[in-house]
Amino acid sequence: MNSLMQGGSEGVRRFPDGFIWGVGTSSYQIEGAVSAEGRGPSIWDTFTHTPGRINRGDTGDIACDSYNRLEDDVRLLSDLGVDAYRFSVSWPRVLPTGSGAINQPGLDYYRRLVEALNESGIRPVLTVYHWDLPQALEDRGGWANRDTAKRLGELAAVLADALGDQVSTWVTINEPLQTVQQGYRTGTHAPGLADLELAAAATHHILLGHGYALQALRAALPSAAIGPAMDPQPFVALDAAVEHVALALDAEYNRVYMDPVFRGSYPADLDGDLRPPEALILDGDMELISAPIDFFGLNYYRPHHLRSGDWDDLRDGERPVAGHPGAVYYVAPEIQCTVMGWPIVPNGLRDLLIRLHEESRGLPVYITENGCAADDYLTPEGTIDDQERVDYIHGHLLAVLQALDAGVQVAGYFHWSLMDNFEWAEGYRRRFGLHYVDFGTGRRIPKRSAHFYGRVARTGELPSSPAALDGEPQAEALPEASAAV
Ligand code: IFM
Repeated sequence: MNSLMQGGSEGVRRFPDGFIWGVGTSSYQIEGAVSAEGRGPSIWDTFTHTPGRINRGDTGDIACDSYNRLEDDVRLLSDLGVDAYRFSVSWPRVLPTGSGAINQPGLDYYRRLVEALNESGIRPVLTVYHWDLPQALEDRGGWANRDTAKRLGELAAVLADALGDQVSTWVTINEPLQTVQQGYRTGTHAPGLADLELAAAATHHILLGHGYALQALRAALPSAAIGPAMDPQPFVALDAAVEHVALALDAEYNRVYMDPVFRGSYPADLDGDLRPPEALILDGDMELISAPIDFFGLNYYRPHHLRSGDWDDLRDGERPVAGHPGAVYYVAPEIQCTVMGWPIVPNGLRDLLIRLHEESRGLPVYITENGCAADDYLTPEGTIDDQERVDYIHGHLLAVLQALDAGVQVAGYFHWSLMDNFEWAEGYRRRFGLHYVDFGTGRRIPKRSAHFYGRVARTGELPSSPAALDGEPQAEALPEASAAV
């Protein structure tokens, strides 16, 4: 059935049968319990405890305390009504030094989680690597060291062996762009380095890590669905004079990660400083990286609009494009931005989905992340009226429907995030959750958006307007959990 055909009530749009509705989180952002039961230190423990790195000095030491609230969080997912939960494994919780000896209590935690999810009818979608590299591997060079890629394959093999009977959908790596860009080029994320040579090496090795993880999972679990999650950023030229800049940025931020996976090569037009040196690319590497995948995981938040502009006379909404004099990033006044300063452009998601469909020759795509931060607050009545998040979700789901109508195989949508959590360098001040977290008590409270999204997930139908559910009662907050935060 055409997804834009009307459903039972007027203006309602229906998603295809079998479309997967999910939410996502990642280990360091929610688990806390950083020294519990044998977990080793990660680069994020080191980074957050380095003064000046994180807003207000926040750390993930406690975060949402999900390590101690597993049952509560599974109940939250169940109450929400989603089909699937995308979470990541903390590498140092399972392999405290990154390799070798397994920390059984750490592995048992994930075993309990995936069993509880399956018992609740929620499909576990496991991300092997979402940024919390064991510090012991960083001490040996981190992603600039080829061995780290092999160690990721080792972790994937351990997880496949321990959890493979419970998990059928696997994401190898999350957003290699951010690992390289923020971890090795700007230094705004762990390990906090700003070194182009290391960044070029890390580019190749994180992709190789995907390759080794894919190989290990495929060998152990021949019928599992496996793919990477990436965050290609659309660069849109608003005038012809900056088209070449948009193309260069597309190579630098997007094709450098996608081409190796889809085509087995780095883009020919990639700037020399960013290109992994030939000496690092060994025989067989590109075959490993481009081995068949079952889906592409797309994380979409925002596009970048570019136009010609005078760096010495920047106008409202303009910011220079580093390395490209005469080109500026531009946000038109009619485009709203989230509190992160990210423009809200749902059509960017539609266009990206169509592009991916073409570049991957029709591979199924999961939207593995999409969401927005907002200045959410608890009203005296105990509700969180995040209408802007509801609007955001509505707009982006309409874009997904348009992509489906254009023939893109969109297999599912995972909202980021299940709950407010540790937003990396921003700490806790940026709330992305469908559930509000009171970081003093750990209490989770469904926001208006949880109510809205849950309804969409349960019915598979998008109402004609984001206000359509107004007047319906909001879900109950979970009682304060017993574990102290
Ligand atoms: O919170 C992050 C997530 O860890 C990776 N993708 C983007 C999200 C929002 O910044």
